[in-house]
Amino acid sequence: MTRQRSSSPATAFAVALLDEFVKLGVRDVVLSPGSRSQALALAAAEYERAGLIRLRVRIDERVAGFLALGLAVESRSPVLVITTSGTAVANLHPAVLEAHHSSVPIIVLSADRPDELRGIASNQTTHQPGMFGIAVRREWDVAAPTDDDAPDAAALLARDVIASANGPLHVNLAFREPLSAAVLPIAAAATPSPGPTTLFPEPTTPFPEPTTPSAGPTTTFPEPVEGPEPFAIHPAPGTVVVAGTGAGPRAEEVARELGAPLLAEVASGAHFGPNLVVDYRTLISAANFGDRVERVIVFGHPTLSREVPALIQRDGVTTIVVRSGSGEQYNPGHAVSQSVDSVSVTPDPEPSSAARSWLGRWVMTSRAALEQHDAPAIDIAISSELADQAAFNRAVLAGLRAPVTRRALAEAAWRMTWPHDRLVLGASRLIREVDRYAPGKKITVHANRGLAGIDGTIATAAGIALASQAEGGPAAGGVTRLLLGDLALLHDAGSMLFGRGEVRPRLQVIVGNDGGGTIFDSLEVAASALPESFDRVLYTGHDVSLEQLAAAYGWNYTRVENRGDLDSALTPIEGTTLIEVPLAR
Ligand SMILES: Cc1ncc(C[n+]2csc(CCOP(=O)(O)OP(=O)(O)O)c2C)c(N)n1
Ligand SMILES: [Mg+2]
Repeated sequence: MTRQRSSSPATAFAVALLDEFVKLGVRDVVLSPGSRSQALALAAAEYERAGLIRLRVRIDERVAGFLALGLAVESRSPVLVITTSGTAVANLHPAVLEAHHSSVPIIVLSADRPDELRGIASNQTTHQPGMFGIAVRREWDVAAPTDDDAPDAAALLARDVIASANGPLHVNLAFREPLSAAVLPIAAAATPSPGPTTLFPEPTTPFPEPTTPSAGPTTTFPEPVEGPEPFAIHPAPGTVVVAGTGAGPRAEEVARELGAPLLAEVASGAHFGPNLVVDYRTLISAANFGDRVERVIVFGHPTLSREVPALIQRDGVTTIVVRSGSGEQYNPGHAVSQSVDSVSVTPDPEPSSAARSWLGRWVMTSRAALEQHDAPAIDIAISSELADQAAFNRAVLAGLRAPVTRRALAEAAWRMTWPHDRLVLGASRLIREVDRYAPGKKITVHANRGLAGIDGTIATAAGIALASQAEGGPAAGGVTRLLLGDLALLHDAGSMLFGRGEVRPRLQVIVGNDGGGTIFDSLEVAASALPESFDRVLYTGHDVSLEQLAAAYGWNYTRVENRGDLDSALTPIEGTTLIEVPLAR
């Protein structure tokens, strides 16, 4: 352990705490400035200088929280977030909630006043313990370090914290004056820039199960079938596999083993393979498809359609949910019959013709529906008639000059993204567009679907970009693309700030700008409300110049007016780029 003699117990404690976190594999630390947290912040600066951590500094704690979330999602490792006291801590709440609902380990280290200064209206002092309620898996309220025991106490604490890191955690740390002293240089790492040490194995559940009982909410979910034995499922026609966010590749594998259609959302990690049914929303509602479903196997957290929960709640449908994460489990209408930790399939060596046709009809019908779209007629393309060829060329040109539609934008972002890239989707109409039209492809897609907020989207994407592009990282040469709506962008505009000296990753923020929140146009309320009221309180229009916003924050900026320009605009360049795509309301 690095032991520093210090005139400040706060600094001795902070150094020992970081030291132990680093030994336990923590590599990413995000912090926001403040006085009470100075010992932690200055220690973090020293550990960065020694090449032992990657430090990101953000002035806005809401941004810091979502940045940590993105870093943890991509690195599959716990990430520390250091803040000062008061409202600073509360600004982490949105990210902590999202992390809770999607089981992502962000570790909040909040500084606080010691006991004697609490409850007497001291400056910037509120009741921090319990601030995150049920949204943290565990919390600690640690008394101010006072003496030479501080380093040992810190090391024990760090071990306890990391052992519980299966979701967000809150470590509230009281500090007494002197709030810091000089930090002695930390011995440099053997390799200057730490590669991503993955603490946890590849998921079916994204992060490990708790080692301590979680104080999670009580649910009425059926008790999981316990034990090491996976739950055995036998192939049968009438079965579909549904994959929501966080499902992972196991969903695809199970669908193949079962010979079942795979209804995989676009951010499920299972949106690929021969059994994929892209147009699942239409088919669930179609005669001879959805109405023939008898059994649904669910992986992950489906959120993008009304059709999936409706299907699960239909009479005569049995649903088995494969548990993911350690928080609340998916149970629409309380209609789930069984919750299991994992499944095993004994594939049918000779599937019956009924079984083959069940799968074939879903997959073929979905493919045919996608292929009908937009293709200039093939017969005139191969015709030897000059007039036909001219007509074909005109059709192609008109296509290139046409204004960009949501579908064209969604398809382009999908098409341009490769396995060494990352695609992040904001919570607005565009994610549904990608979900509806993206053909199967094994790329890494992320969306904050734990609570589907429009907050923190740029920060999350920046975290994913930084972690994936880190030296030795899985996508070091790639680009991260974020596709989102204009309100989601404006909500998180503060995340466009990269302070002096902060690393800018290769990040393309692609905003479909329709002047407000058009997702509400498709809801019943759009027909029933007074149009002026609807626009004022739901659409919430704006006239922000995104070009000037980009300039203010030092981002590259491109505006895409027609379809032909899309692919070249989405070609990666260094640094942060805002790509504005005007869309019709
Ligand atoms: C933090 C938060 N506040 C409010 C909402 C409700 N909400 C969902 S979508 C949306 C508007 C999105 O508008 P935009 O990003 O422009 O996308 P569009 O629907 O226009 O494609 C809002 C306000 C939310 N999901 N999260
Ligand atoms: Mg919009």
